[in-house]
Amino acid sequence: MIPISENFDNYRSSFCLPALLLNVRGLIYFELQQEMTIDFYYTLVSCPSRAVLLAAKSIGVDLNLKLLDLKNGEHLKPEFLKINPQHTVPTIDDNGFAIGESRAIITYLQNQYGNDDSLYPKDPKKRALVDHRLYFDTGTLYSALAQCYFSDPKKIRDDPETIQNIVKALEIFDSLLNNLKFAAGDNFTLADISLVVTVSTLDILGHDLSPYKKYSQMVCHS
Ligand SMILES: N[C@@H](CCC(=O)N[C@@H](CS)C(=O)NCC(=O)O)C(=O)O
Repeated sequence: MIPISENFDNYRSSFCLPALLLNVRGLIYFELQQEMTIDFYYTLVSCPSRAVLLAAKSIGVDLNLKLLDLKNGEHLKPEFLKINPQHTVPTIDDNGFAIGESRAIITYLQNQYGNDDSLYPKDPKKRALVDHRLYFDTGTLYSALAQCYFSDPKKIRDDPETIQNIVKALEIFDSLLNNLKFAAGDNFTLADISLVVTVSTLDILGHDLSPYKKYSQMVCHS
């Protein structure tokens, strides 16, 4: 008969210690999982922030939402400037990897966390088309919108030239869609997310989108 104390010692050494270690490992893993959230700095009035929210949802990645009040200058506080010296939203901080610019963020999220490449094809030509639309949005379409509405509203909003830039950009966008089901081909991609956010904002701001028939068809598919 083994004395209880010895039995207990055996039990402790043969089972308890490994179990304890396993639990500790499990706890550490759990803690790490808890910490592995992606901080997302945003405001909802910001088109590029909304594009990131939509893209994250499509990719299936969770974001830890951190609303910034731009009116009260929260984006200019030293703690945010450390994360993004450009002080713009959207910005993400993926466990120390911080990056701004919505289109860089959505392609990063897709490359890092996407389950397949449908939203951002690996095929060089297909990807080039998606990139083209993303650059077209940032450099031409969204930039025309931003110049009109976010520069000096009183001076610029009534300026026929800035309004004309939006019309020109919409016309180019519509002609890019020629024979395409979606912005960059036959499939829904990150390009659709970026562009639909920009064009739907123009819609909300009162721009007449009825002349852009191919865009309307694209939205129906999306
Ligand atoms: N091209 C940038 C635009 C970012 C941007 O200008 N964000 C605005 C809000 S929509 C902002 O943060 N403005 C504050 C500032 O520039 O200080 C993107 O796509 O992320």
